[in-house]
Amino acid sequence: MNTDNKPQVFKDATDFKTQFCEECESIFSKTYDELNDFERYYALASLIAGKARNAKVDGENDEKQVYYFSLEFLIGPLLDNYLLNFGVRDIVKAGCEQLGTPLEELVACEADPGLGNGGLGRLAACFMDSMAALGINGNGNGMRYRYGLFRQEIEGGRQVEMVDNWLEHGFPWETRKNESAVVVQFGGQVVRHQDGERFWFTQEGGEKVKAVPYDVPILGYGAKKVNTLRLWSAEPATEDFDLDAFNSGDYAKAMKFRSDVEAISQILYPNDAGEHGRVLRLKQEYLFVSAGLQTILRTYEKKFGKRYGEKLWEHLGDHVSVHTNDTHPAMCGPELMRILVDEKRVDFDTAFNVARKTISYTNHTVMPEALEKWPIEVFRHLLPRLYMFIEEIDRRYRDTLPHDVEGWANVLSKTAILWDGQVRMANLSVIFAHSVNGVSELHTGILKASTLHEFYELRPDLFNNKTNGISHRRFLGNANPKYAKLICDAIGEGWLADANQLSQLEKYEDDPSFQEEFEKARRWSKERLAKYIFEATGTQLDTSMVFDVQVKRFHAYKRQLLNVFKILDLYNRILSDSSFSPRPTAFIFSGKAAQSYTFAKEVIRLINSVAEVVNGDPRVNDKIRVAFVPNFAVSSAQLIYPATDISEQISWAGSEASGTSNMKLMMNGAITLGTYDGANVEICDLVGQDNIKIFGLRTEEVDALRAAGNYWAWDLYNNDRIRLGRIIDELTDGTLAHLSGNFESIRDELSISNDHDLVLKDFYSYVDAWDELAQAYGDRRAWNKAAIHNTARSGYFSSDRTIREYARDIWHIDA
Ligand code: GL9
Repeated sequence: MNTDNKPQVFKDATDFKTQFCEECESIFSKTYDELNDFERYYALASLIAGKARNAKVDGENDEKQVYYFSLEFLIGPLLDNYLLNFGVRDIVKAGCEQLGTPLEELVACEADPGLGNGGLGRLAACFMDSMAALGINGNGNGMRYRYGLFRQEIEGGRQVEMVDNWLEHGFPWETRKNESAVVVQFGGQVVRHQDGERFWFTQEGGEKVKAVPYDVPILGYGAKKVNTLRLWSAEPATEDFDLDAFNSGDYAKAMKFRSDVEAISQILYPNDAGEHGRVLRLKQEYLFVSAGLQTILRTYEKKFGKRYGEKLWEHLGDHVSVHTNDTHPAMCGPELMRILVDEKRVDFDTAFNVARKTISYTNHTVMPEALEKWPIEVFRHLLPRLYMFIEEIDRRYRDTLPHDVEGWANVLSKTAILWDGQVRMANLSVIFAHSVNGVSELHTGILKASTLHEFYELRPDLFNNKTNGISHRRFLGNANPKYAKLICDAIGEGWLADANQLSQLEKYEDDPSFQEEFEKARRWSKERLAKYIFEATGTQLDTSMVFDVQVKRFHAYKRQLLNVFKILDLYNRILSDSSFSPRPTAFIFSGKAAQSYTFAKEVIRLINSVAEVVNGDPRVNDKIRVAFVPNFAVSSAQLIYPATDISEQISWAGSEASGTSNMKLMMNGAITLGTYDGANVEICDLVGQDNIKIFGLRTEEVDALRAAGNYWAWDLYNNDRIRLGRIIDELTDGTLAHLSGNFESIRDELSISNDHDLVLKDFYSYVDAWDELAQAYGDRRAWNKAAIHNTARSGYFSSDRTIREYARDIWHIDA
């Protein structure tokens, strides 16, 4: 297989074993046999990480550098993926087998860093993988949180948040780069200096923080390219501490400065519930923006200083792209200007144009509560000099608005950066970007038509769509080994490099022997998941049942509640009608709710309560089962996707920007049961109406319903006390109270918000769609055909395709 120029990592299994055993001894001073599984994993990961770092060739080309700024990189375990990318998975597997520990057991020892919340953070990680695979100079710039998002446990049905101490046993993939540390400044005062005509500003006093980078090598498929993910950690800039306090024995006081500084990189915030306005979050955002940009400019100056001389900075955008993932890195614009103006003596207008040519922005949500805002007072106090740039840019922006055009006051109120005592980060992002993109066709349409409509009217050329994608190598190649092998046996390995080749599976859709093997692979994945769930929760699942899966963050708009209503409806119907016999189904949920998001946490408790009732009731539990898999993470997701028959993608239309689990699941051959929302629309276009089940209101219908203002949700309750009404009653009548009480708050939320998330409105359409889909599972041949067809059409959703589009349209790179 080693025909191209990829580095030869191991000659054969014997060579691998020799190197592996040497690594064990050099790290632990013990022989392989004396080590436990974790230590063996650690040695193996160190060996592979070393090879990845060595494969990196610095300054290898003059092509543009892309810097992907993201507060989250949900990278997941790396070992298995890197073996695939190096092309040595089979050799290593054989070698491990011979040494007596199956590779799977070593892989399972790897920590799963919780450096992201969900889809947005995972997207950033998939993009890193694809940039390296395509040979793009892609640099990740993010935060090295000491603790990830919490680890979720379930106690008495409730979510309990535990510390995610992902660094506890070390992280063999990272290298600390002391020599690349930079200083980032907070607070203090701005001082004006003048010398003849020339004047300039400095920021004096305040707090100086040292940002120290930790680099993780990002190995591309085929190992032709190794990029770097740079994660910043905050440390005190000096070792000064309160010596008086120290000498008088008040160590806590003496160390306070240190712990205040270290707090900046201590923990990842949840991104979806009322966490806005926290000063610490603003500090995190500025730290990684400033540290990243300082580094970029230093590197650029070194490389191009001679070539361009005085015109150096004007060419920045020719060689560097700074991509901002959501509004979290929105300060890139003003910070780049600040450095250029204050430190490089570039004039204001030039600096603004350079910034705008360099920076691009992706919006990931239309939820109003997720669009970041900071109180001006907080902002100015923490970042006084940066604020001056924002104020000036905002002033100039206002001046450019055509004041004589009707409705300009409205335009101003929607698009100004500073408004109502707040700094609006989405507007800041747009004003500093040469490209603004949404993450699915539908979402980009909504940005243009409403969320950013006024900007779109002013600058239509800024806007473009880039439908999300996922790493098909990780989520099919690594996650679903049996199916991946079947695919390779049928169409070769080319699809790993080029996901479009999955379309060659179309000729096998109807092939009985391929279908049989597909079923075998599916059964194996279901057994693997059932075992995992049993060990994690004690819940037993029958793998002959349909596996119906909804795994994602818990949020009202994603409507896990609608799914629960369906399960309760099935439960009630089975009990009240002995002739009713739904397709036996195991309903599997997984996902975290933000710590402060009470409603979402109650929905988790509701699921666990329903599970308790259903699984314990012999009248129903051969027909339906419910499982909640705790602590959803990349590693558990990789066990869940391959085992899924029905993929629940049921957000109300117009709410989910794209979704990416929908893509991961269809690629693994699950059939989508979904609304016409986010990227579901594009999945539907690709697989055709016969291979997906769509239900519920469309976006236009949702808009019309909300505009008409004549929807009264409680009419639905009153009109149907047998099914829908009964379910709502069961929330509070004790039926589900065994674990920790009733669910008044969920019922109240439905009624007070007048069913804002349209759970009642879409209920019948959803239940009917589910019934039909689950019945269709009975025709195994037709079902398998549809499942394989989904995989065959999934190549479009590879993040390789997405990144090619970013490269071509936004970063202007050939890839
Ligand atoms: C999200 C959107 O909600 C998803 O629909 C989208 O697929 C991803 C990636 O573009 O971005 N935006 C967002 O804030 N999150 C997303 O998943 N939230 C989390 O990551 C928790």
